[in-house]
Amino acid sequence: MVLPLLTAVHRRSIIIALITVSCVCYFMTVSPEDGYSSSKILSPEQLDSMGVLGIAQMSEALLDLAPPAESKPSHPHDPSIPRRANATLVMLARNSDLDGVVSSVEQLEAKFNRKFNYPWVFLNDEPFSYDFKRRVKVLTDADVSFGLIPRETWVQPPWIDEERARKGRNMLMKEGVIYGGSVSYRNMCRFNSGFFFHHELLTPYKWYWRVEPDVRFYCDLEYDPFVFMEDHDKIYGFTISMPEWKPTITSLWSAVKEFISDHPEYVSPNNSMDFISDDAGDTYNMCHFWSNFEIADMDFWRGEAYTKFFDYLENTGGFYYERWGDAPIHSIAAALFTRKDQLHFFKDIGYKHAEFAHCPQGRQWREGHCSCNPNDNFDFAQNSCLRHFMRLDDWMFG
Ligand SMILES: Nc1nc2c(ncn2[C@@H]2O[C@H](COP(=O)(O)OP(=O)(O)OP(=O)(O)O)[C@@H](O)[C@H]2O)c(=O)[nH]1
Ligand SMILES: *[C@@H]1O[C@H](CO)[C@@H](O)[C@H](O)[C@H]1NC(C)=O
Ligand SMILES: *[C@@H]1O[C@H](CO)[C@@H](O)[C@H](O)[C@H]1NC(C)=O
Ligand SMILES: [Mg+2]
Repeated sequence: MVLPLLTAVHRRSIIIALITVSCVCYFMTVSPEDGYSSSKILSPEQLDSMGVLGIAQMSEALLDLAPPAESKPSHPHDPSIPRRANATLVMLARNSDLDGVVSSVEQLEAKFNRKFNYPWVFLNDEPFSYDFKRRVKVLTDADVSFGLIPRETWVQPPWIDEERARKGRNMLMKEGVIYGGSVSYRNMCRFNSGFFFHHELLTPYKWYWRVEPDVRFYCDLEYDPFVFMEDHDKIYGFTISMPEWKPTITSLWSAVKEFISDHPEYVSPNNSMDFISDDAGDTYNMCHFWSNFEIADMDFWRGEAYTKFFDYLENTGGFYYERWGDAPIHSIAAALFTRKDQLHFFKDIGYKHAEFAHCPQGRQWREGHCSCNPNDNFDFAQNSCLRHFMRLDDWMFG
C-alpha cells in the first residue's frame, strides 16, 4: 500500500483527483439508454448515507454506483427460463445483527438462491446503516431492498395499559422466561404476527421465505419451493416444530376458542386441530411450527379469516400483557383455517436455528449434499411436535 507513505496533503489531493475522475467517468458512462435512470444516480437515500461518510468512502461509494461492464440480458419470453413464483425472501434484522445476517444470506444464496435469484427484502424498525446495506447487497445478484417499519406497526399501542403490561413483564421475568421482560421482543412478535405482510416492500408478493440472522442451511435445494407450494396448493411450510413456553400465552387459547365460536365459518372442515390439541380442541398442547423458518402464502395472512383473527387477538392486548409469540399465532391459524394437506413439512431442507436442527435423512441427505450430521436432528426428540403433525395423516408421508 502506497498511501500511508505519502503525506496527508498528498493523500488528500490524490483522493480528490480520484473522486473527480470517477465522477466524470461515471456521468459519461451513464445514459438513459442503459436503463439507469438519472434519478438512480444519486437518490436522496444515497445522498443521505453519503452525508455521514468520510471522503475516502465517498469515492468508493461513487465507484460502486458505476454500472456493471455488461448489463444483464433479459429474455422475458425465453421458454428455457423456468417458471418463477411471485415470491421473495424476507428477513427482519437490526443493524447490530449484520454478521449473522451475512452468514444466513451467504448460505441461502449458495444452497438455493444463486440458481433462482429471488429478491430479498430486509426490514428494520430503524434505518439500515450504509455499511449494513453494502455488506448485504454484495452477497447476491438478486434485487435487494431495505425497508423501514412504520412506527404504528411496531411500537406498543397507546391504548395498552402500561401498568398492566409492566406487571406482565415483571411476572415473566421472575419466572425466568426468555425475553420475559423485553418490550422490543413483544414488538417483534406482534409485527411478525399481524403486520409484516402489509409492509409496502412485501405487498407486491404472494409467497415469502422467512430467514433469520445466524441460521444454518445445510443442503443444496435443486428445486423451487415456492413453485412447489403453488403447484401443490400449499399455504404454510415449516421445518421444525416444538411446544411454546406456557406462561407466555396463558390466555391465548381461551381467546382462540372465543374467536372460533364466534366465527365457526373460518374453521376448515379438514383442519389440523390434532396438531395443536390432544383433546379435540379443549386445551392447547403448545405445539407450534417454529416461525423463524417459514415458507408461506402471505395472501392467507391478508385474507379475511386471519385478519379478523389477528384483530381479535390484538384487541385483547395479549401481545403486551403476556408475551404472545408469532409462532403459536401463525401455527394456530394455519392449523385451523386451512386444510391439513395445505401444511407442508420441508423435510428436505436442512436447517438450524439456535440449538435445534432439522437434518434430512437417507436419500435426501445424500442428494442434498447436506453438511449436517443426520444424528443431530430434532424431528423425533422428546420435545419435538413432529409426531403430532404426522398423526394428522399417515398418507401424507408415503
Ligand atoms: N429490527 C429489529 N429486529 C428485531 C428486533 N428484535 C428481534 N428482531 C429480529 O427478529 C427475529 C427474531 O428475533 P430473535 O431475537 O432472534 O429472537 P428468537 O429467534 O426468538 O431468539 P434467539 O434464540 O435469540 O435467536 C430476528 O430476525 C431478529 O433479527 C428488534 O428490536 N428490531
Ligand atoms: C403477486 O402477488 C401479489 C399478492 O397476491 C399481487 O398483488 C400481485 O399482483 C402479484 N403479482 C404478480 C406479477 O402476479
Ligand atoms: C376433506 O378431506 C377428505 C379426504 O381426506 C376429502 O374427501 C374431502 O373432500 C375434504 N373436504 C374438504 C372440505 O376439503
Ligand atoms: Mg433468532
